[in-house]
Amino acid sequence: MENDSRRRFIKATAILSGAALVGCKVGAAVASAETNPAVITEPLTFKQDPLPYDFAALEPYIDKQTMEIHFGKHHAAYITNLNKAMVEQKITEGSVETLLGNISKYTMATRNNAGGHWNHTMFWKWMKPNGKDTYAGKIAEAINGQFGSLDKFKEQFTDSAMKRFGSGWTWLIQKDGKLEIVSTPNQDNPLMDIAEVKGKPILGLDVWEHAYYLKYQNLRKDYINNWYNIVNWDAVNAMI
Ligand code: MN3
Repeated sequence: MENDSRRRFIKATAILSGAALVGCKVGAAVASAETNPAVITEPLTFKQDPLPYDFAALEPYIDKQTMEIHFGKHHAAYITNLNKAMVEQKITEGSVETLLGNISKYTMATRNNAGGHWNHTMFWKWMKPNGKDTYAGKIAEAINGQFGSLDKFKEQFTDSAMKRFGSGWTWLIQKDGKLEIVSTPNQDNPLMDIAEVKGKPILGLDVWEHAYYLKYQNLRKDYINNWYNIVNWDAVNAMI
């Protein structure tokens, strides 16, 4: 959170429910009108959270250079362009989550950059070195219960990620108390009001070529299979 937002955050009297994804808040909801805490009058400014590990920490599965470019150039550009859109269109949504929930009201550039910001902020948190060792708890029970086993889940998730033509994401979402695997194009996500299937994303995989091409070239499947080694199930558990 940049300084001005932080100051306004301290003054805020309410946090909108859309920003309340546990431990995963992206851009605080800020109430600037004390009489009506749900209304804000100035566009928010979004800032990139620091990467929670070194650029090389996910090797050999994701290489250092890919992380540097993906985090430092791609994600950073989504934020710069989102901040521009917020000011130019005088967007006063209280958080990036409420913005996504109303995204049909805004331009395609806003949709792409707001999605790009939220998706990548979460993607960094959904990975960590040796993440596969954290498969346990509520998420393991839910996946084993619903898909049969982690391997069965991976089969379906991989299938969805392989079938995404061109650029996009595959998600594990919670919907009506159940888990579901869905895929979205470009930087869309299931929080958007335009999403074919809406739900709460609790895990997501970036299958844009920029996420893997330097190391894997056209071998998307190898990237996906290797990615399972670094899924941070602790972060997933924190969201369900
Ligand atoms: Mn990406």
